[in-house]
Amino acid sequence: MTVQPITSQPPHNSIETPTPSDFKPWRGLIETYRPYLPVTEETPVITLLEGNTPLIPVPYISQQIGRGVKVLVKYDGLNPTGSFKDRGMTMAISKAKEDGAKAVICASTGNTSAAAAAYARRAGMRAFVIIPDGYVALGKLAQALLYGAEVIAIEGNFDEALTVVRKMAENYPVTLVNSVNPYRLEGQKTAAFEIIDVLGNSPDWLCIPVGNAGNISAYWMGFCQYHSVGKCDKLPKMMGFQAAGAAPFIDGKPISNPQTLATAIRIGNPAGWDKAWAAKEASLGQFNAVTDEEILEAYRLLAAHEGIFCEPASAASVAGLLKVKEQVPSEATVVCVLTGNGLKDPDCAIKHSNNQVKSGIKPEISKIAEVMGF
Ligand code: AN7
Repeated sequence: MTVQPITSQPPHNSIETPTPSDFKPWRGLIETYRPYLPVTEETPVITLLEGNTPLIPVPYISQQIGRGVKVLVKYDGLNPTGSFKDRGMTMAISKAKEDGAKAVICASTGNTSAAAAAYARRAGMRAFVIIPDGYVALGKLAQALLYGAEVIAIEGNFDEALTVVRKMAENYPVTLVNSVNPYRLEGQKTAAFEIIDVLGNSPDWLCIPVGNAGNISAYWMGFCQYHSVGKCDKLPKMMGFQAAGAAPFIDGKPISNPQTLATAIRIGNPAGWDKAWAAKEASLGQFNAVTDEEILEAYRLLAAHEGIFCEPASAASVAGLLKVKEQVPSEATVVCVLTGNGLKDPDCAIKHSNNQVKSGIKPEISKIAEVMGF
């Protein structure tokens, strides 16, 4: 018996159909932005083809602001491990490999551990991750375990975990891959390049969640670097948003017991403090706090009105924008960074959705029609 191909209508003559040579495969951010990154021909590139994430218009949110303001989200939750951390980790792990490292270590609220685990294991290294016991979202924990990290949960918060891993890296043969590792920010700055490559210029505002305060500095580095080579002719205001229960930048001092349901940014003493403040000052930006309720409101709104499922910490950028919307200049272009995928934290989605499963229904059309309101 011969296999018969399924035939369909041939394409209309006037439509140009793509051929394989029309597709230029994405090669990951190190290859794409190599001239802007501290890598050489000797650097072994450890990549999962991260980066190239979509910049998605969000018309419902734009409409909430009005006055011709255009809002887009940089959906970095579509990276290989589901967060922006992959951008930093491809660089940090490639450089660690180049230096001959056999093991890496990080403290993490979850996403760093997932990314570190994936890239380190791919590079044939051990990955040690130190996490605050009970405060890492389910999806992130599942990833770290399955990627093969050695997961150590401490009785303490992220800030305490970071203090410990810094000392571990000084005293043992393990490379620290938290964002205090400068290669992390080098990789993460490429998100700013991608935004400019799509928009043709910098946005007027960049809204971004702030936890350990690495990413905001990375974006600023990226915008400034592209500006210096003439890829854009303006720079955005950097608008950083912290969760109200974990807002040391608003309090003006580190806090010892940060609390928020956005566990990714449950951080009281950001390691990137000085650089983040410098970025805010230089860009004439601001730091603001958003409450957990405001975060959840934006989280639900993004999903139910825009079709975009991000994790709670990421929704802080949109919550923040909506909070200070009166300050957005008319006709401005605003990019909100959605740092992580909503699937990371399914517990939060189920607990805080206003929606429910209609269960216990008999499989009969009349019953189902009744539930459907017909
Ligand atoms: C989804 O994984 O710190 O201000 O250990 O996972 O650069 O720290 C995560 C941080 C925002 C804050 N959104 O970025 C970790 C960790 C999400 C995050 C942040 C994090 P930074």
